[in-house]
Amino acid sequence: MNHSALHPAGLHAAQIAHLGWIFLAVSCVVYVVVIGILIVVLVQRRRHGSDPTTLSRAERRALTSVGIAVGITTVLVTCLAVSEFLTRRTLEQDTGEPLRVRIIGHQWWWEVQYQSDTAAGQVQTANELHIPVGRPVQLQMTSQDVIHSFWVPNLQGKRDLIPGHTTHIVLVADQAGRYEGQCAEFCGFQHAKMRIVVDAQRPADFDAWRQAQLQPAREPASEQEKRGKQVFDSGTCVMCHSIQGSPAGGTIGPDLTHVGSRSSIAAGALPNTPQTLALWISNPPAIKPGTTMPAAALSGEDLLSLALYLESLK
Ligand code: HEC
Ligand SMILES: [Cu+2]
Repeated sequence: MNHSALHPAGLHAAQIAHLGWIFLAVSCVVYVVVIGILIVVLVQRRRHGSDPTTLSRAERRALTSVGIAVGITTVLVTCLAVSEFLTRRTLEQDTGEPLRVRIIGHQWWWEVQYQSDTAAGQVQTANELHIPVGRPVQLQMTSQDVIHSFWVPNLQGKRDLIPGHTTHIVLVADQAGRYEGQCAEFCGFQHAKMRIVVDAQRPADFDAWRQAQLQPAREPASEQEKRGKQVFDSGTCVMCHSIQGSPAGGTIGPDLTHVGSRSSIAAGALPNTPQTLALWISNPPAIKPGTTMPAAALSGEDLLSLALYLESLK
């Protein structure tokens, strides 16, 4: 089950779900008891009638029970607060040597940087987080513009991305699979089109993915792809996008070195195919009004070549 906090696929999400069920169970019991007492009292009043000016014995008894109820409520709320505190503490516990990934929120996409001790070991990607099953992953998160919030409900609770400040969250996936997430803090026009996917892979598959991502961009193979690369290198694209192994070194938009390996583009706004790439490049504001990427005035042939070139960057 995807996109649901009720189907945890990791340690942290499981603890949060567990706490949620405890809260729900306690609230249900309290609700039933309160409504039950209310009904009994109303029925009794009907039967015996009451004189509003004096307190009968029954009413005095009722006052005592109110006192007892307040006591029980205090105890219950304290217990729930303590269990919440304990869960929060286990969620924040350090767990060995984690994989470290830096996530930077932008209006309206996620920049993803795999940290490594060497510059050559760093991987840059966007909107798709690949993680190995079973290994804790520490996300170090910040924002370039406004407050965003990282939320992949099957794996962890929410955590804000705050400009000028780094927040941390650790997640572990127990089962391989693709888990969808979404920016959970309203961040402007295209907040709804700011999706993130976590692809939890078997460790061997993850290593293979990481190795592939570490390679510089694939050289164009066909004439059409060569033309596409020319269009890219000679246009405005290089001011905002990077392609490793080429002169393009912009950092305003997502790194495109392996854009063809992603399943969707523009933070889940469109699936990743040559057609949708062409559609996006020709007029991004039509798909995400307010985006900083401007429409490109290209001939049909140039646009197609460009889309095929980008798609070839696996
Ligand atoms: C002013 C900066 C800017 C320019 C110029 C620009 N882009 Fe972008 N581009 C962006 C931003 C920002 C995004 C992220 C948009 C989003 O997802 O909301 C983006 C997203 C993309 C994506 C989707 C990437 C992904 O992984 O989702 C592609 C592909 C792309 N741009 C290609 C191009 C091409 C080709 C050109 C040149 C014709 C170009 N861009 C020019 C800023 C720019
Ligand atoms: Cu956001």
